[in-house]
Amino acid sequence: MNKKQLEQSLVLIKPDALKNSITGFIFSQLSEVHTGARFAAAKVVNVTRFLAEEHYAEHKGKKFYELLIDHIMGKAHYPEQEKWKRRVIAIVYQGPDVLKSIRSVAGPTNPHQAREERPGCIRALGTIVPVKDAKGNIIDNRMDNLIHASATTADAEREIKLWFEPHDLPPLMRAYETEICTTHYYYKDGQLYDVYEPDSAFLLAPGDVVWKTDLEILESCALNEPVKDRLNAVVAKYLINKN
Ligand code: 3AN
Repeated sequence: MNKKQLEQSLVLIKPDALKNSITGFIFSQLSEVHTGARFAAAKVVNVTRFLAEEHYAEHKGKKFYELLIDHIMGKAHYPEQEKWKRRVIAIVYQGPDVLKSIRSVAGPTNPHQAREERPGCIRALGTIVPVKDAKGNIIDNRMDNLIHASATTADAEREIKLWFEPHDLPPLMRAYETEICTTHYYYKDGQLYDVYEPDSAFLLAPGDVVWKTDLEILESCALNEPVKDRLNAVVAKYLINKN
C-alpha cells in the first residue's frame, strides 16, 4: 500500500450525536461509498478529563475551552445520575485523501454556518447552545457539532496515537512505526515505574507492540530526560476505559 492509501483520520462521534441517536446517519455519510474511507479501528470510550485535555491541548486557555472539555466528556449532555451514558465513539478511518473527504462530509465547525453553506453535511444537524450564568444571562455559546475529524496528517498521527494502541488496528492497517516493548511500565501521579507500585496503572509489558514514538518518550522519561510534558499523551490511551 502506498502512503496516500494509508492516509488516516481520527473521527470522534461526540456525545450530542449519541444522545440524539444520529450515529447511523453519521456512519452512513462517512461510509466508503461517500468518502472512500475504510474502518481501521473503532472503540467506545468514556472520556476522562485527562484524555479530553490531551485531545484539545491546542485550545487550552481559549474562552470556550471548559465548554469543549465538558462537551467531549459527555457532561454537557448527561447529568451525574446518567454518567454511564457519557460516551464517544472513536474511529480510525483509512483511505486515499480521507482527511479531506471526511472533513468535507463533516462540514464547517459552526453548525449554523454548516446549514447555510453546506446543507446536508453532518454538522448541519448540529446546534449552538447558549450557555447562561446563574442569573440567566447568556455568557457564551457551545458548539454541539456532532463529530470531530482530524484536520491534517500531523493532527491525525497525534490524535490516533492518543486514542489507539497499535493492537487496536489490524497489523496491515497500521500507518505508523511500531516497536516491541522490553520493559514493564506502570504509571502513578505523573511518575513511571518498572515494577508494580500500589495504586499504579499497568501500561505495558515486555512483548507488547507499541508506537515507536511512544516508546521513545517512555524510555526518555525512565531516564529522567525532560519529556514529562509529553508523557500524558502516551499514558492517556493506556488509561482508556480503566478505572
Ligand atoms: P474543527 O473541529 O472544525 O477542526 P477546531 O479544531 O477549530 O474545529 O475546534 C475544535 C472544537 O472546538 C470544535 N469542534 C468546536 O466544537 C469547538 N469550538 C471551536 N471554536 C469555538 C467557539 N468559538 N466557541 C465554542 N466552541 C468552539
